[in-house]
Amino acid sequence: MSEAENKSIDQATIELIEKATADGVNTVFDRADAMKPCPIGAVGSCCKNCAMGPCRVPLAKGKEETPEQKLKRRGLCGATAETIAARNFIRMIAGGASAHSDHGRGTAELFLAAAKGEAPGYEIKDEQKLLQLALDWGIDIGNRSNSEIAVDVGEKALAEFGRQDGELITLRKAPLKRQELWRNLGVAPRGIDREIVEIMHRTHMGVDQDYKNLLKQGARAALADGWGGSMIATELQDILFGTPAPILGKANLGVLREDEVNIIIHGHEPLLSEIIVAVAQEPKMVELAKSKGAKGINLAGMCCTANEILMRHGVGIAGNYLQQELALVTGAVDAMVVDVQCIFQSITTVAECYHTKIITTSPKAKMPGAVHIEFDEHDALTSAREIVKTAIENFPNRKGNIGIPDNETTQIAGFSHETINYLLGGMFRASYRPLNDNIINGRIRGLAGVVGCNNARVKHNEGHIAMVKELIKNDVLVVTTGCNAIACAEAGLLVTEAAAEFAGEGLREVCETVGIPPVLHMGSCVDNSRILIAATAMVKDGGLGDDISDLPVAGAAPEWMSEKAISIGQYFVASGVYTVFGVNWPTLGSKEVTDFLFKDMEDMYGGMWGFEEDPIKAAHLMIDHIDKKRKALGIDKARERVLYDMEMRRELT
Ligand code: NFS
Repeated sequence: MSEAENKSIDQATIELIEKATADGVNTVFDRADAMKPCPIGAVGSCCKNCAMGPCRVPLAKGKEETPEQKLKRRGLCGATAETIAARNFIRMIAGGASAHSDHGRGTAELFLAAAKGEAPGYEIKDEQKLLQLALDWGIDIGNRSNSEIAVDVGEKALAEFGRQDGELITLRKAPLKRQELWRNLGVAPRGIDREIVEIMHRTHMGVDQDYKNLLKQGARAALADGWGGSMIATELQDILFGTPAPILGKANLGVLREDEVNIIIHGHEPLLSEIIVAVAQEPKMVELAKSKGAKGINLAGMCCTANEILMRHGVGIAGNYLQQELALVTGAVDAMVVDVQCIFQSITTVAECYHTKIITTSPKAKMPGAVHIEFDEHDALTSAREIVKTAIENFPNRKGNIGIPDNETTQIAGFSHETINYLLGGMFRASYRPLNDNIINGRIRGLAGVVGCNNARVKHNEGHIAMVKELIKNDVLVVTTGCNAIACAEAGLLVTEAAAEFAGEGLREVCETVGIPPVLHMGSCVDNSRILIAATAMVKDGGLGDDISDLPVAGAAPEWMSEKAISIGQYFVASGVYTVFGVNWPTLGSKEVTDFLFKDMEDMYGGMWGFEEDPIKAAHLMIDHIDKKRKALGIDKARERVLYDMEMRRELT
């Protein structure tokens, strides 16, 4: 196996790693070889929260620790390994929840501006969802216009960030039993910002020293992310840009075109990219591109922004997290437009070896070596036109060292909660009934949410694909978002034919009857909130218990790397879902903290964390959990094919 073949399972990626080496370009894959992770920090045993440290409190390897030794294993202030590991863990949650929630806030601000008519180019696209949300939030509909209602919705959404007491309005979406449980445990979030700030306060030197109490606040802030900031982002984006419905798209680096102006949109917030998609189709722009010798303008996405514009416009996806530098290595990208999150600082250095212009657009995220064209929501068209023009004018500067792999797969995306509801039940009786029925009769064993990043410490896409294939082979229907969704698209799992090739018999039958792939692409990382809503819909439909923790479901992030992944994992756990992570586990430096997350949390929340590096073994941990839940529901018996009449259904519930 060549060195590049050890880095990824994806052919296009391997090809471009080889091209990068030939072109003398340093990438994340080289840096991962050159620098090993710090073994003390990796397990949460380093505290750098004050200037007496950093203090390192590693466990001596291989030996049983005596109580005296344990007593001495402390930071200068006396902080124990437990306190330090828990602090580090919940600071990751604070980082992740901030990222998602600040995205949500940005969306709410734009939404409000659009509702007031102060953001030309944006309008309400999903009226039905607007009205539904207004009803959910107790906003008067009456004879009021959409704009009037939307102003109220926008203001109410924004207020959730700064709310000081009570609880988030969006929690009402959760099953009633879950809401009660959160209240009883004292983790129902008050305001989104407040819970995050409180983590920063409690983890400051000399504040909260009880690891259980620290982890409790971690759960509270994570819930404020999943059921708050992320959910607000998803809901308002759907109203403003349209709720996704099934759509065909392409994936992998082969979506780039040698004879067209290639613009890659990379990052997370679809606010500006929505407008860029429109501007790139303007005849004036296409004419300009032709005048520079190009055949047209080709847009492609990268990372979670890619998922957003794929779901709503079918724009092709160039790649996931670990492919961002490689896209530039093709030599064919005329501009890479970035907003926030998951953007390598090295892309400007890689771009120097080719001709690519890196364009930053957010005042929150600037990069030395990039051109900055700021996104102004009150005049988005002007920013978008300037960006597209900059890319077009850069087309003639290509250096000739172009190499675009011809790998390009087809995928179906756009499985929002609303779409699943409709696909399963039809327009007039939209429901999750067929899904629940097929879980009860055993054709579908359960549901798994497989999400999250890539991580250069493990082979690119290997964990994602191995896990997802193992799950569907065992009749587990997979829902996916983020970089996992992109990996699945690249591996050809997001098409209906994949059911015949990879799914177990029961799952295949259901997929073929309904006409869906065995892996359903639900969107970007903030859209993990869609999975929460889908799980709630399954509970509400009946027959599978009365809380999310009763459902035969599990979650995973086999190649996680970001703080956002920890926040997502924690809100899944606190919502009652068993969630398994790969790569490494950031609290292994403290057995107590790790045991609390892996075991005690199950007693409290009905969901708990798990860690397993091997994706196949991890898939089986999930399947075992699903089977455990099936047994508790009494649906583990013979999985024979029976047509259930009403009476039999009632018996089941
Ligand atoms: Ni989400 Fe991971 Fe980034 Fe998206 Fe990809 S790395 S936590 S999946 S792009 S946010």
